[in-house]
Amino acid sequence: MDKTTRSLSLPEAPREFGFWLDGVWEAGRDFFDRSSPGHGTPVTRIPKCTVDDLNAAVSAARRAFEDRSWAGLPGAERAGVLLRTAEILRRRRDEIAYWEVLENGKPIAQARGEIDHAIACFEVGAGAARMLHGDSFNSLGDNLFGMVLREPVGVVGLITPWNFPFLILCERVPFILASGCTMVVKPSEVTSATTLLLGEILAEAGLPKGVYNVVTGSGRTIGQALTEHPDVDMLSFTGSTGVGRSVVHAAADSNFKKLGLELGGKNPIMVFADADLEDAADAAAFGISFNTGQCCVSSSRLIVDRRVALEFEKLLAAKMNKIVVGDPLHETTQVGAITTDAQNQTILSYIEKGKGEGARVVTGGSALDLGRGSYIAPTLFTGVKREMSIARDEIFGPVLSSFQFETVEEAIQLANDTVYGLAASVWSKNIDTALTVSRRVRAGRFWVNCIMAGGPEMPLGGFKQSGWGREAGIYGVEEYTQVKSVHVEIGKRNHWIK
Ligand code: TXE
Repeated sequence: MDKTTRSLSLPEAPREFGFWLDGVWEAGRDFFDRSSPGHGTPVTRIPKCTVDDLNAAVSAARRAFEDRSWAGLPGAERAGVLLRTAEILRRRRDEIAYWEVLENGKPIAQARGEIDHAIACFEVGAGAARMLHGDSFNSLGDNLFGMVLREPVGVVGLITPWNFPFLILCERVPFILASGCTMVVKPSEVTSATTLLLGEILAEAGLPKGVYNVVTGSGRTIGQALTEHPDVDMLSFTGSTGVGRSVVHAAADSNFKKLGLELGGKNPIMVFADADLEDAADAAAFGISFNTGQCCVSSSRLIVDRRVALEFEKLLAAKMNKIVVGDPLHETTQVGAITTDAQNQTILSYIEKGKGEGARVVTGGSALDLGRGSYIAPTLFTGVKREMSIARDEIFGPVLSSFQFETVEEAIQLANDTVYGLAASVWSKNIDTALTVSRRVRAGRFWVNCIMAGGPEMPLGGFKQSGWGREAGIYGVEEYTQVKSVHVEIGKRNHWIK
């Protein structure tokens, strides 16, 4: 690995974190040691919290909710805290990006872009805090007036994964805060640093004590206890479909807490013969390689018009070959390291399964030896059959499976042939084709002649087994509210007992 072209260096010793409870750092007693997936060097020490720590965090969040120190503020004051947070994030952008790279393995330039997106989330959340409102019914007759109030749900548990530790956090936290809720966050045990840092940033921005708490630890202990906690009113979970299912059971077996779920995806990118094939090839290469394909909205199924399939696959393979895979701290790296050993094994085993099931590797198809760390070459499979595991399962790595179609109907049918429905992308210059496909493919986010575009104004979430509910934008804030109908009688009651 070329160290000379790296502008940032690794920390001399791992940084030890506390956990964030009721507005202050609490020292850890026992720790997880995390090594940088790109370098194999120890970088952080994260507390293994106990269920008692979790209970203390839920109590703090409950107290902060009930004392109205947050929910009782005017929306404008909540917006002020969110805007100050955006300012502090702007100031600390490079530092947060650095810790994100060290724990996750993503390229530094990409990580900085994600912090910019997080800043935008806080700004949009601030607007939403001021604009959140209910409704009124002036149509119930002269004697009755109806108001629909939006009230915060209460204490929210937030469980986040390791693929976009800070981005996924910030697609939720500002909107939870805008609604007036308080929260306890359980980040992934391998990428907790930036979620913890957000605690001190929010405190500096003026967030009252107890509104944002972070308890670190494993999914099996802390995550499970949070999902089962009887004093948590809502839980937002982002992660695997399997754990999502256990979250639903835990909610049912405890207090029927409200749930938001963002789970897996097996997202199609559909390329029609009339598309700008060069643009579409660039988008397809990006869509599967961005964040090493460890991305819930990765476009992992290419569905291409048979008439242009060969030409397109050639263009795409040429693009994929040029992707710069390497040291995440290097400024020009486009694709970094695989985040965990387990995920690395999963991706490599799917590549072997694809080969074994008879699909053809056009490019990639193996690990890359860069001296240290885990890297995988962006991989394109052709000749993929619908029943193959690389066609059906979320691989969560840079592995793209290509299918061909002859008619628009067949393309739509292929796109919908999955249990998931998180995202889709269509490439066509024909407005009829683009609109028909956008309306018929069942996915929560759709991109026409673009991919992974958009900002936090737009809602995100999935159809089918990709989850429940929506995050971000005004839809995201509303998700963390309850609707209450208030009926007001005007004038004298029409008596029941005469
Ligand atoms: O996810 P987990 P993993 C998919 C992707 C990946 C697979 C496995 O396919 O290969 O999931 O990843 C916490 N109760 N996605 O094993 O286990 C855990 O500590 C409560 C897609 O890392 O679901 C972490 O904070 N919480 C996804 C979070 O859940 C539990 C992003 C996610 O971890 C828990 C990540 C439990 N019993 C993985 N067990 C996306 N949609 O973006 C674990 N956790």
